[in-house]
Amino acid sequence: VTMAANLKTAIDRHEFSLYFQPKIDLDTGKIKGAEALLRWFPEGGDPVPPDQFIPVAESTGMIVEIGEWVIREACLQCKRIHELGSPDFAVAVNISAVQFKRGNLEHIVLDALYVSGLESKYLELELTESLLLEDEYDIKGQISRLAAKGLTFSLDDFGKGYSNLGNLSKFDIATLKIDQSFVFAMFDTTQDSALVEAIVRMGKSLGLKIVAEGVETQRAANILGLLGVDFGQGYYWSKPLPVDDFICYAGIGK
Ligand code: G
Ligand code: G
Ligand code: MN
Ligand code: NA
Repeated sequence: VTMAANLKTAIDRHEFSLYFQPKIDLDTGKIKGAEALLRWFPEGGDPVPPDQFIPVAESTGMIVEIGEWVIREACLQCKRIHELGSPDFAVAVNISAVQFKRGNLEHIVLDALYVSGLESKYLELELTESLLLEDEYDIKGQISRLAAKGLTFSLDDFGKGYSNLGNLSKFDIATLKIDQSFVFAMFDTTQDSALVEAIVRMGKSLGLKIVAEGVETQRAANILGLLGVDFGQGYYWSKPLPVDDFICYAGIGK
């Protein structure tokens, strides 16, 4: 049986799970929200890493249905966290280009907000650079219509791809996530720290908030804070956790 065939039944069999990884405000040290990351535990088999099954889900189009489940689950869990006593908590969901191209994304997102009762400003969508180079499918319009409804957008893995900050300014995107490779490289040479500095400076000049990924040490967190990075994400605080473990880690409801 192929992975694609197994993926097809995974939602019905409740084999997917959503993990949360905290995003930390580098000024206050407080948790601002979480990125939701999909995990697959096939019945009777080993867990399959997202790097392996997401490309299959994308090429078969199944990412539309799987992604809908992710968006709904993220909204429900975020609403639950609000009700547990953290009403400012925001959740971020990764969205594939396929979901914009043939996913009826606007309807799915608004429906998930409605069903969960989550206010739109607490849902953030993480996009990748290549999506912004797409000419068809009115990507710009889809983003701006959802932004007008109160959702926020961030650009994931920034620096890894080809987009430039000039192109970025045409889109309703509020946040830049510096790819973790730049954060790791910061400790190799002085020049690479200059690269992070340059991204921060240019991002700020466009009015963007900056998130650094791959923060693994206190030293990295301190340096990034000094460079003007707003938020951090990484193993220094926590790896992605099952939502109940995350709630415990974050001290939500206590
Ligand atoms: O969680 P992490 O290690 O292993 O994620 C690996 C990759 O899978 C990352 O690029 C991440 O953005 C992607 N990913 C994780 N969850 C989702 C999801 O729900 N939807 C999409 N499209 N990508 C995801
Ligand atoms: O592509 P995206 O940024 O959505 O995916 C985030 C990926 O990075 C996930 O696979 C997540 O598990 C991983 N990740 C999160 N924090 C760290 C970290 O501090 N170090 C490393 N090496 N990977 C991380
Ligand atoms: Mn991401
Ligand atoms: Na990333």
